[in-house]
Amino acid sequence: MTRPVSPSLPIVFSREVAAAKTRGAPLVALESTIITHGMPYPGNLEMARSVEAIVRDAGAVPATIAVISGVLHIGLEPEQIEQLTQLTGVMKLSRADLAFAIAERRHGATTVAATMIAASRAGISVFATGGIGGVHRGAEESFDISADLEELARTSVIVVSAGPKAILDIPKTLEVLETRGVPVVTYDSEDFPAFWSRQSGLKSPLSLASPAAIANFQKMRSHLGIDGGMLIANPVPEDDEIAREEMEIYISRALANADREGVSGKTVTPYLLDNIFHLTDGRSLKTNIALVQNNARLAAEIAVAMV
Ligand code: PSU
Ligand code: MN
Repeated sequence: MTRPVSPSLPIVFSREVAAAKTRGAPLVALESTIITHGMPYPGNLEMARSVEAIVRDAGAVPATIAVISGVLHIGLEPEQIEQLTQLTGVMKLSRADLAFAIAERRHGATTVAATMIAASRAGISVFATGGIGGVHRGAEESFDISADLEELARTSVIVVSAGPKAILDIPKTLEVLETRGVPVVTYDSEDFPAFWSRQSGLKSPLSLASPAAIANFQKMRSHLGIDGGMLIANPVPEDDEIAREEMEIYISRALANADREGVSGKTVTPYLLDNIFHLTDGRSLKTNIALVQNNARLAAEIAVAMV
């Protein structure tokens, strides 16, 4: 196959996103790694659909981002979301390989880092996910630190999460975010959450109690000429949480299993999430879906306040 010397970027907006851009409506980016690598079928499909509906109900337009056959999609049609859950050989894309998947016409799901890049190129400033990647436990040996942290430092998108995934070393993750100048803001609480749990045992560096205050803070950063993203930590609703002490038991077991099986690199996070799903008899998935839904609602409210 011959390739053009100067290839153009194959980027496609969903009908709904294209219409929203024309009328200047608030948009919320959604990632796809959580669909393909973060949750089993059919929970992942149910999550992806319900999260889009929640964004619409809150007055914004959802833009789920993924690479399908080398095309960067900003917003997926309903049948493409279903298609994504059935594809095989879907790459897990970060800053390092987003362009590779496009150039090589592959399928790829975007992580937090890659979704931030795509959202920013598409003029979308708010993004909802489950939990960001961060500094892994034992990183002093493995050097495993998610590219999500570097992207938060570089790309001006507000990322709404339920905190870093609790499988990580949360104190070290907060240290790196501070060093890289990323504001960490917990929504409506002083306690920094830990994904499946409302508390990590750490206090949040910053805290704000309304979507308007979050939008205002990000606008003030841009007035000052400060580039980069912001991490919003939105504690999982009380009824859906699994307490930290209980989660730690499953996390330790999953980490021991990963160690024994020599899991490394990009597969670490998907392996641990899947292992914890089995160790909790599916309870962790229920909580994971609930927290993404909760984040989608807050992200839509922030996007509305940004307009
Ligand atoms: N949130 C979830 N489940 C996930 C992820 C986030 O609830 O699976 C994904 C995101 O795409 C995030 C990635 O960027 O996990 C982190 O992977 P790593 O630790 O390999 O950087
Ligand atoms: Mn990693």
